[in-house]
This record gives sequence, C-alpha cells and structure tokens, in this order.
Amino acid sequence: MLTPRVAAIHDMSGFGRCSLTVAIPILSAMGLQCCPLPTAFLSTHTGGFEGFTFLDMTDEIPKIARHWGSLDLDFRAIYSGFLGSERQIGMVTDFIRDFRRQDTIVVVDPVMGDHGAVYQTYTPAMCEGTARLALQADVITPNLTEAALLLGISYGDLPSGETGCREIVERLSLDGQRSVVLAGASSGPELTGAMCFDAKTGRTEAVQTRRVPQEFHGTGDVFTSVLTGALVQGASLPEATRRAVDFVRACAERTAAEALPMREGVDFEPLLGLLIHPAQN
Ligand code: PXL
Repeated sequence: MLTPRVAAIHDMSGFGRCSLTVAIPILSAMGLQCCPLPTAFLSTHTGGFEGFTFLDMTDEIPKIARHWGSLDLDFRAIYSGFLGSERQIGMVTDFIRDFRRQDTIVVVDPVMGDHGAVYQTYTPAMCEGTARLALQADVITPNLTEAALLLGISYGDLPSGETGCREIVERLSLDGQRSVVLAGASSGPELTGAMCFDAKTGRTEAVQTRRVPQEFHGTGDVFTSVLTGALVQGASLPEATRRAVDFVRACAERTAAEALPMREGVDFEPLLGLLIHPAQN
C-alpha cells in the first residue's frame, strides 16, 4: 500500500521546535510521508527570540506546486500552518484547489497568535487572509487567541468555561459545515485539552486531560500534527483529538520535569515512540 502523503505548508525554524521541525518527525513516526512546502526559513521561531533571520519563500511556492502538479502527486492531507507573507494566502488557497481530491483532508491551523497576543510577523491583513484561507478547510485548529481573531472579538470577550468553548466551536463551524478543534480549551481548574465540533456527526465534545501548570512554545504544532496524522490513519475527529491531547500532555510533563526554557519548545523527540503505528513494528 502506498504510504499516505501529507503536504505540510509551514515555515522551517532551525531552532525552537515548531512547525516543520515538529510536523515532519511526528507524521513520519505515524507512518505517513510528509512532503514539506516551506513558507519561510527562520533561524528560530519568533516567540521569545530577538534578531532571528527570516527568508521569505513566497516566490518558491507556485514553482514547487507546479512541479508537484507535473508529477501528478496526490495527498491524503493538506496541512497548513504559519505563513510567511500575505501573498501566500492566495497561493495556499490555489494549492488546495489544485491538489484536493475526494478523500483529501484539508487541515488549516489558523496560526496567528497565542496567549492573547498576535505573533510579531502577522499583520492585520495576514490575519484577515488567514480567516479567508480557513474557509477552505475541512478542519481548523485555532487556539483561544486565534478563535477570538476568527470571530472578530477581543480575547477578553471570549465566552468562558466549557459552555463558552462549546459556543466558540459551534460559532466557528460555519453552520455545521466545517469541523473545529479548539486547542487549549479547559473544562475545569485542573484540566486542559480541546473542544471539538465534528461536522460529520454534528456533535460537540470536550476532550480533556490533567493540566501541566506551565506554558510551552510550539504545543499547537505538536497538537495539530498528531491530529492530522491520526485523521489520515482513519481516526474519527474525537479519537484524533484524544491522541493529540494525550501526546501533548506527555510532552508537557516531560518538559516541565526537565525545566527547559519555554522558547525551546517541548522535548517531544524521546516520546515519538508513543506515536509509532503498530503496523510498522
Ligand atoms: O508555533 C507557531 C509558530 C510557527 N512558526 C513560527 C513562529 C510560531 C510562533 O511563534 O514564530 C516562525
């Protein structure tokens, strides 16, 4: 059987564990072929470092897409995340239009910010574009900051608690047309996880685990990479969300025990074995 392919449209940050340095190993461990389409190359991610380099790859994207098109590649998933410029929004939209087949799962992680703040390189026009790109998705995976931006409300005005998170995912579902997995949704003081609305069943479910009382960089990318991999493996949305929530918790527990600086991301590499697909052993 052909190893399923995932087109992963994210930046490559050389240090700090996020985007492609997370998506490639996670999808590979899950038995999937990750085909990276880099949006930018940075020396580090932008959260907590100063003086990072930023090589914009915008002009490469249509060339890569054209070459892949000439090879007739098909992808079981198209998974996009951090984008490098406003122009990339139209390019990623075109990529989805050109490569989407009947069984392709389109996951748009509407990466824009975290903890109530927008990332340094994300302009208001890029945030508007991200919302437009997210209209093409089968599944979106915002955190709370991104959910507020997509809803056009301020972070402080988000409805709170489990009921509030249910309301958020349902409002973001485009009348039930799009699945939404809200990352970082908490149903109680000792808990964290996600709230998911599944457009296939019309059901909203909280997927929770015990909270590790510390914040880490890059957990959104770890989360959505595992979720995407599990969906390609055939898991339902709530099952895929459970795998993602449990893996992020395992990473957070390990990283908290090692007291790594937040900006270095989660120490996920020694835990990749948890994701290995049984068929591969
Ligand atoms: O984890 C999201 C992300 C991805 N890529 C880059 C980032 C961030 C968040 O800060 O800076 C370059």
